[in-house]
Amino acid sequence: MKLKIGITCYPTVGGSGVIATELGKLLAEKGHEIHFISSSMPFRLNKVYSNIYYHEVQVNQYSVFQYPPYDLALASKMAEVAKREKLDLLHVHYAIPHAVCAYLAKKMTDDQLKIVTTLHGTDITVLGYDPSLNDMIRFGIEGSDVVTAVSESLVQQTYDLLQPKKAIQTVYNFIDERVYSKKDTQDLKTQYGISDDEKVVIHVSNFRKVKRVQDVVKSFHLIEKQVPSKLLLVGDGPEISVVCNLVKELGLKDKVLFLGKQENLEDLYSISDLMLLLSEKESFGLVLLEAMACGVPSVGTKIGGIPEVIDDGVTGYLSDVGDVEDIAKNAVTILDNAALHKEFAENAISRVKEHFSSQRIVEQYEDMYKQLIKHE
Ligand code: GMT
Repeated sequence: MKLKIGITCYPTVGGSGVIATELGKLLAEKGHEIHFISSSMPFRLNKVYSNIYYHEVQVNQYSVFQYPPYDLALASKMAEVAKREKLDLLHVHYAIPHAVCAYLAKKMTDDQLKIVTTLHGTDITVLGYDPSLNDMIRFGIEGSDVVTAVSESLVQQTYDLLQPKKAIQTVYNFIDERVYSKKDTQDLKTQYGISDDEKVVIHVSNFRKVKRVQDVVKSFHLIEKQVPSKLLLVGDGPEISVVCNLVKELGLKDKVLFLGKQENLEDLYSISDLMLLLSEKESFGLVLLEAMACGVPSVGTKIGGIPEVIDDGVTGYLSDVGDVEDIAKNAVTILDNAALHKEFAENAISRVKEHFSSQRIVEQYEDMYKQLIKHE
């Protein structure tokens, strides 16, 4: 059964946009017709596919509007595309505002349009605490036909925080293994001025406060005293200047490389020996999976979905949030023992294949869509 699927996500850089776009591309490769409906072209949609369409949401500026009504424009666009293209379903990423807009679009059409909502994290773990929004998030969840979340932890947090009367299933994130695998990029290490005997520690994020990038720098400060190493900081965001100052303060300027936003992350993972993700909130941690697929062991914090991604003592280690001594101890254990590093690297690759392969996860979504359409 070939389906016509509308997908809405935040199209800018971020794990949820990556997952939504990669899912659309892989579904298109399986013959489904995909219609992205969003405010700008999803950034990973970097190639022409004959069965992928992009519908841009345009918000008109009228002087009576103090704030341009993006959500209403999105709902109208969803309804317009659903009617014209005879969509079977809308798969929206993020409850707010996307699930609510999809609900409006369903009501504006013949009420047959199915809605699948995927919760990614901060729509629950941050917005869920906002009393002005939590009833609306619950409404979006309960108005969806199927709701998924990217980890067991996020499912549980959603129930604890919002008590929605709706079953929520875990569907884990995935990576495209054609992109994420270990590449031969040793010359890149030389280009960055990293010598052969130095280890490479990497952190990739959007430098929001929840990512605790300062803990990454503090841990690295302890690590590099014991193991000759360099830290690659990849990404950009609100905390970048605080992190820069800390690097200077700790005298690490020659050891920390600020790479900014990068594409082709697989090349950077391929020269890395260890990934650090030390967030205080993280529903999944897609960058961990990307690094693992390239054979990089990791140290992460014991929160949210991270323990579902890192197998503690098998593919890396888990430490408490903010416990930089323990983080550094765990990091040094991996970096200092070549046999253990090799074992963790191999385990990481196997774990991705076994639990988070694109084939497995895309099939899970596909089966869910088919069940939903069958029950019409
Ligand atoms: O991590 C972010 O700040 C970006 C955010 C997003 O919307 O892309 O990421 C969330 O969704 C990703 C994809 O499911 C998850 O891998 C991230 O863990 C999650 N971020 C948080 O929970 C903070």
